[in-house]
Amino acid sequence: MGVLNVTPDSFSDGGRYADLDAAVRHALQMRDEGADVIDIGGESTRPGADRVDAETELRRVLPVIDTLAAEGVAMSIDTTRAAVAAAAIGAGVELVNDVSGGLADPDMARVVADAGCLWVLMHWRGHSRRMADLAVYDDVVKEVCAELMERVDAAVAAGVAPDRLILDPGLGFAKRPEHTWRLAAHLPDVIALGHPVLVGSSRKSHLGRLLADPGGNPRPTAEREAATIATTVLSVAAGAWGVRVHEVRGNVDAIKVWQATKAAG
Ligand code: PMM
Repeated sequence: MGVLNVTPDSFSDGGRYADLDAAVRHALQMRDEGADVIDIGGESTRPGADRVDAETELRRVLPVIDTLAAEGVAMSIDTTRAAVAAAAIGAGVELVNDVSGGLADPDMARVVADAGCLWVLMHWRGHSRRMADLAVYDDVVKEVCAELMERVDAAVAAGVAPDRLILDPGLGFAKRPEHTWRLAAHLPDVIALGHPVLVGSSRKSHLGRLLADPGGNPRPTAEREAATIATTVLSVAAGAWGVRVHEVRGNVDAIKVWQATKAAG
């Protein structure tokens, strides 16, 4: 899954694809490099980010979706809003990537159930502005798994078919680096919940901290690519269904190496 943030302020690529031509060019490049789906987002989920209204979100994403639909590109919409998801589905999006796992908008389950589309339920405890305060766990793996299954149960109770649901541990969302590392180490526990699992590790702050310079300054986001690729290989080898990444080519190369090695075994 290739990330296309049509926002002025996302943490790693904010502002780069706010213009329609640049966004479309980048999406087509990611498709050509091997992304199976392009994930389009019009609201930053960066820690501490303020929310934008639904009109702003739609004004950012719909022209991109319309253009990419005409090019036959497979797309997901990265939104927590049912109205945005419904409009995006109407314009040709096949998958709803909801970082709130259905918690942010009570209408999301109905929209997804009516469309019969795939729905990524990510582990989430609250909007970006307050998520740092919510990173409190006794056992992060157990709690994330239990909270994800609550979202599955709620989705199924609302009429969404279980085979439409993809789970995501939500690395970096209401999680300190130690929580994110522990979840990465225990990805098989999330996979054992019985749904395909998507992992979003690309360029995130736990990698920046790991690769900090001797003065303790985190590695800049654009220079976390090799580390991201390492997380892709580990995730895929652990059984992940997909990875959500900003730079597609290197990650696809790495997955091909893993596939060839496995096929030769
Ligand atoms: N991370 C971000 C945004 N959307 N969606 C899913 N399913 N999983 C993630 O980990 C995830 C996401 C934040 O990263 P970005 O600002 O670079 O898009």
